[in-house]
Amino acid sequence: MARSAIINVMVQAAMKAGRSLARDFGEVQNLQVSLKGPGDYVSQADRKAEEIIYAELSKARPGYSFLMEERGAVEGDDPQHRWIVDPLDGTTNFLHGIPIFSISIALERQGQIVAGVIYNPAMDELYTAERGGGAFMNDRRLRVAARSKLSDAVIGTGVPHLGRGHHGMALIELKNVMGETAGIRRLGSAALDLAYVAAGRMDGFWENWLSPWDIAAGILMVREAGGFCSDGTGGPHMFENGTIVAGNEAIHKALVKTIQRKG
Ligand code: 2AM
Ligand code: CA
Ligand code: CA
Ligand code: CA
Repeated sequence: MARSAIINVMVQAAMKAGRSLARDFGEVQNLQVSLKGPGDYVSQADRKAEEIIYAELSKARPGYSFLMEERGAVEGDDPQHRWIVDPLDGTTNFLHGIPIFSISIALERQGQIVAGVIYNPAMDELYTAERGGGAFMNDRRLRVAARSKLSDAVIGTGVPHLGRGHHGMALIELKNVMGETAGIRRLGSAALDLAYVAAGRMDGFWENWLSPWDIAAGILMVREAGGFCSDGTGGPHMFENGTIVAGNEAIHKALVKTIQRKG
């Protein structure tokens, strides 16, 4: 499969940042870690990876705007194009030596996500998607799983921690999904969760209190693999609400219905 020029730029940035993360992961006990808020950690590894991605993408496409987790918003000369970047999704896993973390890079053109790359350097799994061009893992075309019944489905989620989210609401959702599905998984990287849905490894995924950089690339990945993504009401406001529900058409619909139950 020949990759387009823009995907090549994104892959190059992700791989270079991935090499930096892999080096830091090897000596994670020596990393400087600071707290952004309760339970919310950031390390030198996050910042280094972000600098690499910022430098690579700015060099390849001068003037594009950015939204990055650590640096925030950077307004470029070209406001029509915006990179949405999470340099390390799954920092908590990373800092505990768990090899489930990723780099997520998306490109938005006039408010529409047109390209996405998610890379897990520890497993050397590279996910790419371009609008209208399909989704791939290491050059293999991806398709969401075909299971249509929630009772057969394995569903990913993320649960809030100390200082984040509404724990009571999370417990009600968890209880309702738990009672209707074959299994729940909690990976700790929302970007990878969505890549796994695209790859058909998990049948669906939902999580609340997320940011655009956690989900921008993953939304395109799932859609290009034939799946559906929405906010918790089935609407399009995932970035604004911070909630995402994903799966094939049937699982997505059933999940939205289940998590809307308030008791
Ligand atoms: P992070 O590792 O980049 O911070 C796991 O459930 C998901 O939630 C990950 O994508 C993780 O991204 C994100 N996350 C973890 N802590 C968070 C916080 N305090 N605020 C918002 N998102 C967070
Ligand atoms: Ca973070
Ligand atoms: Ca994240
Ligand atoms: Ca992050």
